[in-house]
Amino acid sequence: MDPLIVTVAPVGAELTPEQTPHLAVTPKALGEVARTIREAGASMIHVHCRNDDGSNTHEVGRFKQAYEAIRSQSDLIVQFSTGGAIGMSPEERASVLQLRPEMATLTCGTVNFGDDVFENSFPIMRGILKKMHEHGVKPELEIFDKGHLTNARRLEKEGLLEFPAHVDFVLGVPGGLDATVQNLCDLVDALPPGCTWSVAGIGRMQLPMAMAALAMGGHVRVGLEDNIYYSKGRLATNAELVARVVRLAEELGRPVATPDQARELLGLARKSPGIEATMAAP
Ligand code: KMH
Ligand code: ZN
Repeated sequence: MDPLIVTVAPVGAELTPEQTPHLAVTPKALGEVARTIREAGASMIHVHCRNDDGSNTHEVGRFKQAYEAIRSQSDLIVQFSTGGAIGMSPEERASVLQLRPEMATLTCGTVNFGDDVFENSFPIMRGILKKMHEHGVKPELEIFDKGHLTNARRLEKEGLLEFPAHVDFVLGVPGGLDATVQNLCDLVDALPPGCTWSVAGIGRMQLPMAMAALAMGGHVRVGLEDNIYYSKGRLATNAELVARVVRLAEELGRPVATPDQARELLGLARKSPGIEATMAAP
């Protein structure tokens, strides 16, 4: 099996500072999270940003500060969110791509999201992908439902996406596909050959989905964006969630990838030194 890539989504857009004291609101706090999760064994960070009051922002300057803070503390692969928060415009969501992060997410279809709708029409997806091409950013395909894989194949036919790709199954969102091992197996079976994949189980399904992925040879996403608890009623830090997955991988005899090993597995051209030099000014 390939070495395990542990991605951490520490912030998200739905969490509030009232729910957990461990939410990284400032770029400095995000840099500190980057240091602790790297020490615990993570190789990639999925980035959302907040204003100082905890509200969501996709402002380019704030993402630049976050990128710099993360890079000053770690050699993690930096992956920006283009999903942002419900209600952000597609242009706002795509604007941060001008900073040329190594990777960014592309959600491959519209999905109910609690009582809201997370909108990802074909025009929205095409717009984000065109910006990714313009700035040389590799997509991670976010799959909330099985039809999202069909949408991705359609984008491939249009020449906007290439397979094999790196795919993240986000399972257990109310409105998306349930986080079950059966669903995960169905999704993995439906992947085009050569893809790498990870799974992000939502809420209490984060741990069982991670354990299934560890056994299946997939990769794992953990972090407070998807789950704030270590166990029932006990709040987690991001580093604790990583450390647990790393311990489980060790028990299984599965090595854990360093960021540069993960870059190799994901076909990322850029190496950690010099990434800053590729960052365009906002
Ligand atoms: N906050 C969700 C509406 C992504 O980061 O690309 C979308 C999201 C997906 O978190
Ligand atoms: Zn996200």
